[in-house]
Amino acid sequence: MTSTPKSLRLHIAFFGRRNVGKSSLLNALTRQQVSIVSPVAGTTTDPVEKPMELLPLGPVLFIDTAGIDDTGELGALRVQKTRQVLERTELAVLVAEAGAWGNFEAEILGELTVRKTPTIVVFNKIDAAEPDATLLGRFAEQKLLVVKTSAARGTGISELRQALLNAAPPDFIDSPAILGDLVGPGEMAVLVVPIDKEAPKGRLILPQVQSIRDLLDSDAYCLVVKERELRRALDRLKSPPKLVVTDSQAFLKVAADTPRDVPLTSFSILMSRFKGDLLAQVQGALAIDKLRGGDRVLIAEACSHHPIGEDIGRVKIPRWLTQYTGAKIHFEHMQGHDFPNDLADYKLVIHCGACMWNRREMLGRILRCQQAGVPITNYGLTIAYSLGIFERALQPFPAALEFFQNAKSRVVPATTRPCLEVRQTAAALATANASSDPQKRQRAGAAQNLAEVSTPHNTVQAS
Ligand SMILES: Nc1nc2c(ncn2[C@@H]2O[C@H](COP(=O)(O)OP(=O)(O)OP(=O)(O)O)[C@@H](O)[C@H]2O)c(=O)[nH]1
Ligand code: SF4
Ligand SMILES: [Mg+2]
Repeated sequence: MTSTPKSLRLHIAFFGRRNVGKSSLLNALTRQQVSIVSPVAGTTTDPVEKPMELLPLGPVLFIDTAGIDDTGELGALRVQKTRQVLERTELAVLVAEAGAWGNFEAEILGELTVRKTPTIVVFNKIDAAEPDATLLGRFAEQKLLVVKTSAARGTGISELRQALLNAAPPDFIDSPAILGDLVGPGEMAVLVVPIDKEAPKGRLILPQVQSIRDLLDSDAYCLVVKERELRRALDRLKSPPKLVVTDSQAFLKVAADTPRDVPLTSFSILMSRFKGDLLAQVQGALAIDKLRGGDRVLIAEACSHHPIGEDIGRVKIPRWLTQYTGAKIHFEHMQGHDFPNDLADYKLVIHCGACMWNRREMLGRILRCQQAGVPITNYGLTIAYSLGIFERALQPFPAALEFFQNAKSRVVPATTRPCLEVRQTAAALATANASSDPQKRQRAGAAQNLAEVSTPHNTVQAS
């Protein structure tokens, strides 16, 4: 991600008077000595830029500035340079010393407001003083985001991180690409959509519809097939598609029917990138190998729906994970906007694709898990992992695949996985589907039923 061009990074600038702790806050946020800190007022002279990956926001450019209250001839030049930074600031952090709000702060806040730049007010050095209560009340009325910190003690840094996420402009958060960028203009994707009894009547579900629209917006096109027709459809094409995307419920069959050199993934994994943070959730999936008997795993769904039959979150994922790990895991479930305050006891959070949510909300959950030191992954990634086709499902995402391969080469799992049954099913499917013998292909269908893979999307009335 360090190769992300500067122009595509969210520009986050720190403003404030000299010595209020702008550089100290930036260092605390980045956990690096990006900017020099000293008790001498006017330490930062020219703007200091630091490109980095700020979890869970993505690629950002931090800009530390010289104090806006600098004096003298040189000071005036520094102030001028700081003012120039205002022009390119997409998100401002206005730092004041707790208890020392004055004209300088009011003026720069006014300027940021005029520019409609989202701003977070930070009262730093709360170890030494408290911000004025009346002022806090006024800011609350104005719905200004305020965070209290002590950069020296590391207090409030998580809250600042959350505030950055909350204040980031929607068009940065809601990255538009679902799969159009993976396919490209003039190219084709094949979408595999099982129409079974759990599919909503008379329509497609949201991730499928959004994928089709995204392909059209990208001047690409698609072929939509049920899993049974996939092989024949692929045979008819003059050239292979750029990508095959399947509902997770058909993962094994689709993997067996899709030539190995055609990239394959699932709608749910696309959602991890679109609505969440694919790298973070791939990292989270690695925790599956560490699950042991008695561990608590939280399964969270963004929609509140009545579980039906073989519900994906309540029945299928727990079953596959139990088979895969061989451990008696303690599964807990949450739906809608409920999410535990205390996450620390969970060994893993498995989240639905969050197709009905905006990305900010999902990123907020990922951040909360990260702050609690709890890995978080999603349904599609969990399914691919426990079916032993994780690497293949990550093939369209080179950065995520490389991350996973590097992580795996460092960690040798304590147990042999994936579970034998799933491996046998996959092997049976691969062999039988490659055969022209109708009986063998029928057996492959039976094996597919055995695997009982499904997805949250077809158990919920996504709109
Ligand atoms: N007590 C206390 N001191 C702090 C805190 N944050 C920063 N400082 C100290 O305040 C002084 C100034 O910190 P800097 O981070 O250099 O402040 P700055 O706003 O970047 O200053 P300039 O670059 O000069 O504009 C240093 O001595 C820091 O150690 C805090 O939360 N509490
Ligand atoms: S439809 Fe399924 S994946 Fe989408 S938000 Fe609802 S529960 Fe999550
Ligand atoms: Mg500084």
